Formats: sequence, C-alpha cells, structure tokens
Amino acid sequence: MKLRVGIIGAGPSGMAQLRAFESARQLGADIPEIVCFEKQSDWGGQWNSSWRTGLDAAGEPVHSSMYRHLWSNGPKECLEFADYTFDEHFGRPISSYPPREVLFDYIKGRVEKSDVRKYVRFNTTARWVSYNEQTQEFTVTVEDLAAQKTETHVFDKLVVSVGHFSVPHVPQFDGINSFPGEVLHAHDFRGAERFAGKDLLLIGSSYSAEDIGMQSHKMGAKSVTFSYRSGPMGFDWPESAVERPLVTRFEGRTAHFSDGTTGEFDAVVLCTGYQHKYPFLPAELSLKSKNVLYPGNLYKGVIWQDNTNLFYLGAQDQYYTFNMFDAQAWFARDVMLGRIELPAAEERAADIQVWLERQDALPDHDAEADYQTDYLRELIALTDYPEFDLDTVSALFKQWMKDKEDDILGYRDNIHRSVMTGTMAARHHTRWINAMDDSLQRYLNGPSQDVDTGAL
Ligand code: FAD
Ligand code: NA7
Repeated sequence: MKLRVGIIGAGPSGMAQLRAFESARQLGADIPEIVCFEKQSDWGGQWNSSWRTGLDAAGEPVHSSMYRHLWSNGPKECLEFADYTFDEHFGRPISSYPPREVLFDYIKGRVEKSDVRKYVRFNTTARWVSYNEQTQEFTVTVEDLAAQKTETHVFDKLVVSVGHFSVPHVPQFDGINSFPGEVLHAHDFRGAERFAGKDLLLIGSSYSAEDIGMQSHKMGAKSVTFSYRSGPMGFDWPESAVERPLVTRFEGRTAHFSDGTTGEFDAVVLCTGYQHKYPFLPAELSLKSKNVLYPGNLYKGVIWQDNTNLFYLGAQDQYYTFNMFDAQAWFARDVMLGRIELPAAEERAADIQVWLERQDALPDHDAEADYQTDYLRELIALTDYPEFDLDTVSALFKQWMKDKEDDILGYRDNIHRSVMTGTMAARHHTRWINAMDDSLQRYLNGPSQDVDTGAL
C-alpha cells in the first residue's frame, strides 16, 4: 500500500510540503498519496488576508492577522525560494519590501506552476486527530464546511502546518474593562485609517507593535505610545511616538505606567503576541511553546520527538520564512520517503539539547539571525533543496536591522541584491511613507505617489 500523508494547513508551510513532494515526483520518485486540508477557500495562510475579524463566513475563527497596507517587514531577498525566484515570477526586478498582495502573488505562482492544487481540500477544517500506537496510523476527523459533512481520513504520516500567529495572547490589565475607547488585539487590526487624529497606545515591543505603530503614524495618528514589558525597541521614532514601560492600570481613558507617568488614550492595541494552539490535537501530540527560534521536543525543529510520524512546519519564530519552510518540508519529505534515516531517540534528544542550549546563550538579534542561518544550513545539506549563499543572507538580516535603527520610517525604501539570481532590486516608484495604495496593480504599474519625485 502507498504511504499516506496528511497535511493540515495550506499556508506557505503546507504549500512548501506540497512543492517538496512534487519536486521529487518530477525527478522520478514514487510519491505518497497526499491530502492537504485547508479551512479557508484559498491557500496562502496569513497572506490570504481578509477584512473579517472574529469568525469567518463559515463561523470558523478568522485565521489571518494581516491587514491593509501591510508591506513586507523584512527584505524579500531573505525569504526568496531557491527554486522559484522573484525574477522568474515577475520577469523584472521589483523592490525589496513589497506589499502583501505582491508576496501573495509570488507564493501562489510557484505552486500554481507545480500543479499541486489538486491535493488540497479547501473549506475543510481539521477537527480532531487520534493516533493508534498499534497500527501506527493517524485518524483525522475533518469537517467539510461547504457540504457540512464530517469525514475521517487515515494517514501514516501527519504534517501540522497551521502557523502560530493566529490565536492571540491576550493578557489582563487592571481597569481595562472600563476603558471607554476601542481595545483590540493586533490579530483583529485591519488598518490604521481609523486612528487618524487619535492618541494610540500599543502594548508590546516586537514586530506587531512596531509596524502597527508606524502604520498609524503614517495614517495620521496624533500620537503613538508604546508600552514595553522587558525593554524598549529603541528606534529613532518620529516626534509624536514615545516608549514607556509597562502599563500598571487604566483609570477611564488614562493609562498609568510603571515609571509613574500617565497618558490619555483614545484606543489601545494589544500587540502581545500569539499562542501555539492546536485544538485538533490531543495534548500528547500538541506543541507547547513560547514564540522562540527553537521550540523543544522537535528534532531538527520539525519532527515530534515522541512520535516521529508527526511533523511540524514553521513552528519557530522567524527571521527566515518561505525558504526555511522549504528546507523543513524537503527534510520532512525525505524522512517520510525513507531517504533520511532517523537516529535513535536519545541521539535525537541530544541534538535538540544542543540547539536549545545554544539558543539560551544567544546574546543579541545578530546572533539570532546567525543561529537560524545555521539551522537552515544544516537542513539544506541533508536534502536536494538548492543550496544558496546563506552567509550573505545572514549579513543582509543584520543590514536590515541596522537600516531599521537608522530610519524606522524609511528602511523599506532600501534595495538589496538577490543571492539567488544576483539581480539588484529596483527602487520602488513611491517611498513607503507616501504609498497609500498597496495593490499589486499600483505596485507594478504606478504611478508614483511621491510628490517630490526623484529625491530618493
Ligand atoms: P500560516 O500562514 O498561518 O498558514 C496556516 C494555514 O493553516 C492557514 O491557511 C489556515 O487557514 C490553515 N489552518 C489553520 N487551522 C486549520 C485547521 N484546523 N484545519 C485546516 N486548516 C487550518 N513573514 C514574512 O516573511 N514577511 C512579513 O512581512 C511577514 N509579516 C507578517 C505579519 C503578520 C501580522 C503576521 C501574523 C505574520 C507575518 N509574517 C511575515 C510571518 C508569516 O506567519 C509567514 O510568512 C507565513 O505565513 C507562515 O506560514 P505557515 O504556513 O506556517 O502559517
Ligand atoms: P512577538 O514577536 O511574539 O512579540 C510579542 C510581544 O508581546 C513582546 O514584545 C512581548 O514582550 C509582549 N508581551 C507579551 N505578553 C505581554 C504582557 N503580558 N504585557 C506586556 N507585553 C507583553 O509577537 P508579534 O505579534 O510582535 O510578532 C509576531 C509575528 O507577527 C512576527 O513574525 C511578525 O512578522 C508579525 P516581551 O518582549 O516578551 O517582554
């Protein structure tokens, strides 16, 4: 009987798994029977974003946390697929920090070309998974949301690729219940236009806080205040933005901070991160982790230590994204196909331990980028995923972080060279701060929205 592989989620990670198998098939391999369940009507995961919040049309939790005017927050040269370049997709150089719709188009282009859509059951959500130790089979119960039918499927291998930036982590703050303005989590933020002229408080000091804060500034917020728990982000913010330590309590629309200062706000956005949440998995198969570069219990960051028939893709915090999901998917594929032999449990545990100890000792963000680079290097060396110049990509991550320190509102106007093709990115026709139309059409065809054209 053919090996049966189930994949839950057709975001970039699930799409990478489909592409990995297809790539092997094209080279003559006998590939397994594959079924991928995707609860939304299209693939792309976070990149397939919607105006909806809360529940979607089928009554399922809205997955994507992305929003209007989301432009890539890292250089596209760091996430480029090694087997499908931006040049191949767009046929001409584009800028280094494209908006969401442009990256969505790019990731779809690769899988459309590979003809793997036939493996995906859209509008189908995974409800429950059980594992039979005796038969070593997974039984996956899914609901076809359109037909309103429940079905069960049996697999030998199961890939969990549902992402982990969808279920918000929402802490409690004293007095917030009586805050008279709008309070929302970053997951439900869909655009900053409504904060024009408002005093905005963002709690958190990571990517979401930084980006939603600067989006709101761009859209005319009167002031932006960031409140941090561990430490400030420390960027050279525009004059109307400021960082304060943690909110201790709210009194009406006044927030009290731990340094004794106070501020009056119209709206609060909790940029307090996300939970790893796998409601369709029993506790013994469910990853429990903070948002870290190396969650424990996953060999090579992918294989569930206590059940090596279970695979997680994209479970890490991410410097690298699309090409890391590829490296993981190619590795998972080769383990499933028996091309890579797994070491015994103790050896796997020792390998995990080495990565965890190294993670604990990481001194700064530069070291984190190197760490994830080494992780990719190790995975890529194990498979036929095309090698690329990882050291240059790691250097680019460091340049990107420096560019943000130099100019938090202007870093997206910088351009970088692809390590895959050597192509230098094109300068975008409009500076990020002036770009008020993030559509693919406007991005590719202009016209510019800069008033002072030529000054870049
Ligand atoms: P996801 O993209 O989350 O996809 C998971 C898929 O699983 C979804 O399609 C979902 O519908 C499906 N699913 C979930 N549960 C079920 C179920 N029970 N049954 C069936 N299907 C299910 N990365 C970058 O490279 N650049 C950026 O600029 C960037 N910006 C980001 C901004 C925000 C606000 C967020 C939240 C993330 C951002 N990321 C960015 C990271 C992003 O998460 C990754 O790029 C990528 O989308 C992760 O892919 P994934 O497939 O692992 O997960
Ligand atoms: P992150 O990167 O996981 O960051 C979460 C932030 O929330 C981080 O600054 C945390 O502070 C902060 N946090 C968490 N709990 C609290 C409480 N109780 N009080 C105050 N602050 C808190 O999530 P993001 O949403 O920023 O980014 C996730 C992805 O989305 C990322 O890939 C982006 O590309 C987009 P800490 O530093 O731990 O003290």
